[in-house]
Amino acid sequence: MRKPPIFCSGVKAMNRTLYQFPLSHYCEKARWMLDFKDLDYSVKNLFPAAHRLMTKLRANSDTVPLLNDGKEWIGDSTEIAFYLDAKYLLRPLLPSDPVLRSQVVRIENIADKAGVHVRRWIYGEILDNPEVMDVMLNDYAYAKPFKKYLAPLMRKGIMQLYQVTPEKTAISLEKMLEAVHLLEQMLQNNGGRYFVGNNLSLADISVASLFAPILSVPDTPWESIQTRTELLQKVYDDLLERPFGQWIMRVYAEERHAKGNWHGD
Ligand SMILES: N[C@@H](CCC(=O)N[C@@H](CS)C(=O)NCC(=O)O)C(=O)O
Repeated sequence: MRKPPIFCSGVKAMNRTLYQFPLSHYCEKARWMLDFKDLDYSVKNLFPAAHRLMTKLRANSDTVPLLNDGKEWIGDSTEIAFYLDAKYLLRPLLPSDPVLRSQVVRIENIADKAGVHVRRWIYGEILDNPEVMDVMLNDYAYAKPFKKYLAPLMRKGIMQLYQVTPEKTAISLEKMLEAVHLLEQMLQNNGGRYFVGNNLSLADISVASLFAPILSVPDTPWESIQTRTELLQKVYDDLLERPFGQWIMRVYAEERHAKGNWHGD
């Protein structure tokens, strides 16, 4: 019998945990990166606010995703991407060619910044929908029975933390649409299939996952968010009419291959 190639054995070794919030689009980005690299991992949910005890201690970070890989702890989705590529050479997230690599880094950066505006704006539109609190709290077995009491606290906390105010959400909508316009041009300049070169890269994963909440993309945590304000419906419809929105739907349908693990444990 042929032995498996030596490099595959470490890749499947299961001592890897992604700490997350189910509804976070930066966590979706991290799950996609791990899935793309075909790495096994388990997904553990941290409870919002209390999560900082863990993220601060382990990675000196305030946010999830947080990855534990053997003895390594990595906070921040960009750091996770660089770490994974340096440690696991198969299926690179970033090309080795310096020009293409810097394009990927630039696009990832634009997407990461836009992700903050996507989040603030969409919370402004959906935070009162009961299904949002379902996705946010149902996966915490110990918290679910207290959902009625926790939901208003959670809403208030999100509004404060992400500065969800009418003034700021209006600016975020503008910034988000500017990013859509810029990214769409970059995508089309490269032929419309991938952002850089001829393969899926960190650029595509970042853009698709950080904009996915707006489109309630199937098989993502945002799938169940189907109640839309008039404005959200308009942005949703406009995006789906544009190459940018169609690209997100296509790349998810054809390239995401999600493991259905976003609920976490
Ligand atoms: N730059 C970070 C952003 C991650 C981020 O903003 N995570 C949010 C969830 S979407 C978070 O942990 N928020 C909780 C907090 O700030 O306390 C990354 O790319 O990982």
